[in-house]
Amino acid sequence: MRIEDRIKRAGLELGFSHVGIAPVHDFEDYEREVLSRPDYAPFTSTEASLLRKIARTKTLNPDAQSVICATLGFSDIAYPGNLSASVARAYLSRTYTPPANAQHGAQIEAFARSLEEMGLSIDRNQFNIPQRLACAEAGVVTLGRNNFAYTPEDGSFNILVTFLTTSALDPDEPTWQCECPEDCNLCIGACPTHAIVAPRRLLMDRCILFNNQRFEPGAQDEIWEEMGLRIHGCDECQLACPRNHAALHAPKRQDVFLETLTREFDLEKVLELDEEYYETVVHPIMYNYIKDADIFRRNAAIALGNSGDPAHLPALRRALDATDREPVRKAIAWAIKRLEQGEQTEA
Ligand code: B12
Ligand code: SF4
Ligand code: SF4
Repeated sequence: MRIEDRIKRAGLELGFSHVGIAPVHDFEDYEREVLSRPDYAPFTSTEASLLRKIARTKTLNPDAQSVICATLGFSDIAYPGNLSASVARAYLSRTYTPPANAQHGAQIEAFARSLEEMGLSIDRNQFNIPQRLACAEAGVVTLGRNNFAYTPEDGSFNILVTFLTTSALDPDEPTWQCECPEDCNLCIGACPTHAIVAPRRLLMDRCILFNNQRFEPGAQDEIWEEMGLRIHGCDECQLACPRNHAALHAPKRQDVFLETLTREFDLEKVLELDEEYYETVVHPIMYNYIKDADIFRRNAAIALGNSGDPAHLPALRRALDATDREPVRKAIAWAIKRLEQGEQTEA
């Protein structure tokens, strides 16, 4: 069997939905595009910034010849409503950059090891190539106007996994065609913070996930109301998409761990985050970016302020007394004011 076919079989056997191969090169058009977008400055301002590094795949990885691209679907899970209101599905599914000893981390690691057993030298780093573009070039996804990479089975609810290799493998046919209906722009209208301003043009600093990840500078407090209950990512531009209709309405399976978390998840406990709650409830589904507990506390304060439920006022007042960290105090004070104003309007 050709090595390319062995690679694909190994990935499919391990539960990836598609596996394909593309040649490695620099992404000059992509680099020009990200540099032309002022809102991308947090990820482009220096030569070493993330998006400038991933644009120069070949220059920075001169021995790499091919990229093996795989998709890991997560549309089949029944996401409990209280969790998916606050945490995006990519994180609840624990498919994005999972630790090696977690379910999907072990799956990704098993694929990496089977590639090595075939004699390939591979790079496990997931941040050395623009993955959506690489996966379209490898023929495993098509792209949407909301920027997402789609597969027929899972729509956009899939995580992309890529391995650079020094072997020159036969590439697959790219799938550059856009399969969005001609007159559709539902994703643009669905974005609560108006972050998608045109087809394939995201105003990154208005995207909720970006704002969930950091304090100012970068994060924008004028979108707090629109952020709703979301403390770690957002799925609205995917939920509105007709290309996801089949995946969203297909039969679902219960994820027993999420069923446990759904009973334990409590925004007040995130607001008053302690180590044990972080370890048992927060970290398992939000391990990706946020290392500063105060960012979680700030996110929870905004969500509680948007809950419309004055029953959260005592917890917010307690949390205000408990912290002298300015950006957290600012969000808590905002939330208290918002809930108090709501109470007055109702009275
Ligand atoms: C930086 C980053 C972010 C940033 C910026 C997002 C962005 N769209 O730029 C922030 C923090 C906001 C973010 C948010 C999210 N992210 Co993110 N992110 C990345 C990362 C590391 C790089 C993305 C990137 O290159 N951005 C730069 C822009 C230009 O690239 P892009 O949006 O991918 O490119 C599209 C368009 O800009 C356009 N394009 C590219 N070049 C050009 C040139 C021209 C001229 C034009 C007009 C267009 C165009 O085509 C691309 C494909 O549609 C990738 C992982 C990786 N290594 O690639 C994950 C990745 C894109 N993220 C992912 C996810 C899941 C998310 C979230 C859904 C999480 C969530 N639920 O909240 C959101 C979705 C936001 C969105 N609508 O795109 C997945 C997407 C999977 C998929 N099926 O598409 C990726 C691929 C990670 C992975 N391994 O699977 N992310
Ligand atoms: S992920 Fe949410 S905030 Fe970001 S572009 Fe999509 S709908 Fe807008
Ligand atoms: S909502 Fe419409 S335009 Fe946006 S990605 Fe889906 S099909 Fe394409």
